[in-house]
Amino acid sequence: MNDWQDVKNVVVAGLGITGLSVVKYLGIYHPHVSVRVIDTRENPPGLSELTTDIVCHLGGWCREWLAEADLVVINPGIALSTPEIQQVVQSGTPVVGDIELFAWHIKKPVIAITGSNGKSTVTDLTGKMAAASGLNVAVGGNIGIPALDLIHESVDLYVLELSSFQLETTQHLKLKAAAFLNLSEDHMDRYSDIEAYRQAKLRIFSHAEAAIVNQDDPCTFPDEFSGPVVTFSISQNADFALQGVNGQECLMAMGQPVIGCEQLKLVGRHNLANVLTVFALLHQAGISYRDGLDVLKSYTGLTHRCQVVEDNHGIQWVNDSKATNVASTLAALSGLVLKGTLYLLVGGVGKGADFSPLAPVLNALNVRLCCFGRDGEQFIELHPSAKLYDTMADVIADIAPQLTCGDIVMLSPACASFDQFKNFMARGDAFADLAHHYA
Ligand code: UMA
Ligand code: ADP
Repeated sequence: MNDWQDVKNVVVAGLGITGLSVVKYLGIYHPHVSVRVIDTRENPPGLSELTTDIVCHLGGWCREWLAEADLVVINPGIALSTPEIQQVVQSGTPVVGDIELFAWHIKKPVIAITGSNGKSTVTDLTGKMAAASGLNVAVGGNIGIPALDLIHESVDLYVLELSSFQLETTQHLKLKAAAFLNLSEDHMDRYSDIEAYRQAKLRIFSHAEAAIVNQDDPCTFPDEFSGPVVTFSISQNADFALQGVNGQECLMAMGQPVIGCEQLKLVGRHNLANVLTVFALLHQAGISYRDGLDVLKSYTGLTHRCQVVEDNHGIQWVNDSKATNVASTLAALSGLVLKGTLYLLVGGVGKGADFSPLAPVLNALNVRLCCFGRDGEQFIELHPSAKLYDTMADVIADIAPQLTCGDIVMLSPACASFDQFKNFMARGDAFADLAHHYA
């Protein structure tokens, strides 16, 4: 559906930065529609930025407004299965997300990325390497800038990070190339099982010209796809893969060496998979990845992802606050070069995850497990060293006097942050502040 002539009443359900971007978009491009906002929170983020002509219903649902709407646009934080939203769906009124509105509007090429881990890194690097070809690239989506806020006639290429939440409510997004990086347990408080989560992510391929998938993770392959399926892998043969060339490990594209791994500043093997995906995306979108190799060589990654924030007296403080699920914490642990003791800070909002896959990896390390936050106690059984604290500050105050040369203090919590912080960035900043204070 994209015939705006028939749309008179739009309800924007859920404010935040997404809802705000929808309201702004409608005001600019569809000024004839009347817009009403519902948010179940009393004082949702974004409220103070709304213009006074927008009416709001806060602190709960308003079934009357939902019943009167011709179109309901929901925030990705609201599940489609929410009873009030299900009632709208049953009544036949379209329920979409911001990405669907974006899809209706956009004529320029779009590249999109989904997966459980690595989305932001791949999205950011794709945008930066594409810009090196002289394109005006707009980067956004789940990475933090709502897609509708990116719309501008001067943009040549859009690169979007898409979450499973956003894909649930997206039907018509045409993509030059789409990548599904990996699948591991996450958001199990929202999905009935991991297959439901996978199916939401697979929607990225619905109207993609090329599907980029992980040869090392069969879950990323579409069940059905009519276009080219392009593979990447860090452990076996694939279209984009690793190979030894003259005694050095190289990133390869369709059998040709592109760049030696030792030329990258990015750390961790998971990041090699991320770079191969970027090559594949750019290639399928008809953009030269070779033009972006200088950008790649100097790229150190995004903040809050395995980032060394202090290195003093031989003690490293690593901020991996973005590790909000088990697989990302496992990736951080697999890349560690540890000479002393690892003080690993875990905990927060567990999202219904099973943390037991961490146990064998922890047992192979000289680790002290420091558990904090709402679901911190769920980690206690994983390692004999585990100790429970209320907050991250309590952890650091306790361990700081014991730290010696060769130790690593790492925040890689395998949990979301919302119990004690505004978001993962605030949690990472708080960790960095503690590191600077105690280092
Ligand atoms: N909420 C309510 N009532 C409402 C609306 C929302 O309780 O009526 C709650 C939701 O349950 C949710 C929370 O509010 O938990 C978040 O909503 P928000 O208003 O903060 O959302 P936005 O600010 O619009 O941010 C959203 C994405 N948030 C979510 O998907 C939860 C952001 O991804 C994204 O960057 C932004 O849109 C721009 O596209 C964040 C995220 O955590 C970083 N994403 C998940 C992830 O990466 O794992 C999917
Ligand atoms: P996302 O946007 O999917 O959350 P990020 O690039 O922000 O991904 O990285 C999130 C976390 O996952 C970080 O802790 C990072 O070190 C880790 N990570 C990044 N890429 C991968 C990957 N390909 N596989 C596993 N973990 C990864």
